[in-house]
Amino acid sequence: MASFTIPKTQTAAVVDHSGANIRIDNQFPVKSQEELLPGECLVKLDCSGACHTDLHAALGDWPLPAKTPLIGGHEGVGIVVAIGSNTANSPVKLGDRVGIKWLANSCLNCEDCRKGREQNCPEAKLSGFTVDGTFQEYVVSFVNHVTPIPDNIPSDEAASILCAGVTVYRAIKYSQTVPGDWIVLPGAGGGLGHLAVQYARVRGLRVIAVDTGDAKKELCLKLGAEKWIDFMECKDIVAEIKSITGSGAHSAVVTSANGAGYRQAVDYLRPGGTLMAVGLPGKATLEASIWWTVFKSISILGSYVGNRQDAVEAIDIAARGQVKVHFVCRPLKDLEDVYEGMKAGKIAGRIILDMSQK
Ligand code: 8ID
Ligand code: ZN
Repeated sequence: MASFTIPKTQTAAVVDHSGANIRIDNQFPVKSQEELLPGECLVKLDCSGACHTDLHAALGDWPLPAKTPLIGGHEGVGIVVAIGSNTANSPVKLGDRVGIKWLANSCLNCEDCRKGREQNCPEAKLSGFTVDGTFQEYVVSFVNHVTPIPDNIPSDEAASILCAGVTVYRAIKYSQTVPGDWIVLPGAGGGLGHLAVQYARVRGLRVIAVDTGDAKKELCLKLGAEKWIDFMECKDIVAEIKSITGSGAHSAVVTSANGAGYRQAVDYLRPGGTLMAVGLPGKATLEASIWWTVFKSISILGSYVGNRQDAVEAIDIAARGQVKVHFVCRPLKDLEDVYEGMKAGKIAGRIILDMSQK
């Protein structure tokens, strides 16, 4: 069996308290094999994606507080280098390449887990939120929830499938659409959105991408969006979508990080349409006319990451080359700067933090 030498310390990107800047700690302790509990594994990370959720968590944007000090990150890929003693029936072994997603662990026995909504488990542990995440070289995770990564996809290409990919894959899966339907994607040029464009195309949907700026326009159209709407320039988004679709879109999957992306969604959906709420502004409320929602038989559904099966399915599609993350690699020490770019809406696609870049 493979054996690995595990250092005592490592580099980690730490948020000391809510709202604090990132502090790079080059002496952060690594858990030894003896310190791992049954069911835990230690993963030596190749890389991690940076999701807008990590920024929300660092800033304390949400009604639920993150642990502090916090190591964020929940799009990691790396190698299992240790497993806790007395771990029963581990689905992974030393040397396996695995992914770390937002849902680090769940009990697997409660009603939510039994029904496949593991993400709603009351015992859920969340990477980079309630337990330390993937903005470090070695992360402690859980054998039952790490995602096996197929050999035919490199780690940096797989990383953002673990959150952005899984999340939009599941949201589109439950969007009550069939091939040929129109789907509107506000936030289409961002991390989640640019993958939503592609997963929607895989399902044969016709995509209207909504975001802003030339770089995001070019990316969305290259990835298969049929129409582009710049939300900063378009004076009447509802009229524009109706003129493209005839009687409105069949679904909208909203991945914008603010409430504005949700505005008017009910108005531009056709009767029977489905609004999938994915973007997570902490304080915004969803404003929709009750009358029109009822009269048009609109469904409004929240969609929260995905379970182990969603992760396997989303990764499989990416490993077969049907969906590709558009990314740029940066070293972990650049995380603060990555957050600045994210706040300014300047990142088309994703930034991947490459642990081998110093
Ligand atoms: O499980 C979930 N539901 C889940 C999982 C992962 C992430 C939810 N999220 C949430 C994040 O917490 C965040 O709130 O989804 C949101 C988007 O995450 P991201 O894709 O990682 O963020 P990004 O790369 O910054 O992309 C956001 C895009 O939205 C656009 C921006 O220009 C950017 O490209 N956008 C904004 I801000 N306002 C818009 C608007 N009014 C808009 N696009 C269209 N209309
Ligand atoms: Zn995420």
